Amino acid sequence: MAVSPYVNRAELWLANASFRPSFRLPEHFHPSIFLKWFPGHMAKGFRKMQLKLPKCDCVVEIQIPFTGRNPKFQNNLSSRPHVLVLNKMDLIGMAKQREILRQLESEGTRAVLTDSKSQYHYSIKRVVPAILEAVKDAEYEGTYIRSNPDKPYNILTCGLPNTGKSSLINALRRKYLRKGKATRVGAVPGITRSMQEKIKVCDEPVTYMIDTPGVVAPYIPTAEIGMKLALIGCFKDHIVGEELIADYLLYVESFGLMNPSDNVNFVMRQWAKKLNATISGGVPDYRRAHVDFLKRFRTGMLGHILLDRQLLREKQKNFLPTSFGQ
Ligand SMILES: Nc1nc2c(ncn2[C@@H]2O[C@H](COP(=O)(O)OP(=O)(O)OP(=O)(O)O)[C@@H](O)[C@H]2O)c(=O)[nH]1
Ligand SMILES: [Mg+2]
Repeated sequence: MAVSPYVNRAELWLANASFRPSFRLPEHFHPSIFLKWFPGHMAKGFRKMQLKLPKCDCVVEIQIPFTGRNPKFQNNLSSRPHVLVLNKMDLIGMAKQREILRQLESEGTRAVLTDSKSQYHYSIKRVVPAILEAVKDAEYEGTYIRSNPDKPYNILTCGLPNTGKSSLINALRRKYLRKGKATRVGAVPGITRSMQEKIKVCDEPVTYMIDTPGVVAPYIPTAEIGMKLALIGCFKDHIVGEELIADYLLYVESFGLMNPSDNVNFVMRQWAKKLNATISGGVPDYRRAHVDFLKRFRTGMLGHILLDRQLLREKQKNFLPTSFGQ
């Protein structure tokens, strides 16, 4: 959405005067707020996941690249073969998708990109083969042997809240079994609150998946990581505040704004005007503007945005061959 060009020159100059070199949380915002969002159901869910693990053949971690990969998942669930599903691929461009896969491959991580929202997206059929391959490789390496090769595959899902775990299960069912939704999906985090019964997702081979509640690491090392998680919807928006999340989004990306600006009030005022959103006395309805801005970002309407561009660049740099640049 292009923001209205109808602003006076002085206002525009002021808004453009400075683009922040780094993002700083406002003084009144204490980073411990991020940690408050570790409700009881998450802790309980994680414990149950660990208990279920011995009955499972593979762990499928569903994330959005890369921020927020919970080290707990990697450590505590590592006794089973692991597949990383990077969902919501529709939110990032093709070129970046390729770069991400190449990077993960060089790190030895088995990963597939998916779009679980579109009906019958081609990417969905990559998931089961990746699981079977992971199990086969583990058997070959002797790290995990299925007790009975004829028994159905049981797959444990895990991931942050709102990354699309339940959507992926529904998409797989639709793809392989032509069946409707088996588990509830929603735009706010915490829709799946308890560990679900196993859900059949494929007939050949017979494969079941267990839907689990999203779990955030109860440790968020930097404010920036906290803000990224807030932006992708891992916390309920009101916990961090829509205005602050919108401000962070603007800091990350100025999109195709006609008047690129790093000033959230300035942009949101125009956004509200564009939406015709006012409250009494013609005052712009900032709240509606913030909510709309975030919703458009999360549904891909603001274009392709990879929040971890910088992280990807750093990872790529660290993986340059030693002879490079000599
Ligand atoms: N753009 C996009 N949105 C998606 C995709 N997959 C899921 N969503 C949306 O993301 C939101 C969360 O989806 P869920 O499947 O409920 O996510 P979840 O991980 O099960 O969430 P919790 O149960 O709350 O942890 C919903 O609004 C989905 O429509 C995708 O591939 N692309
Ligand atoms: Mg869910």
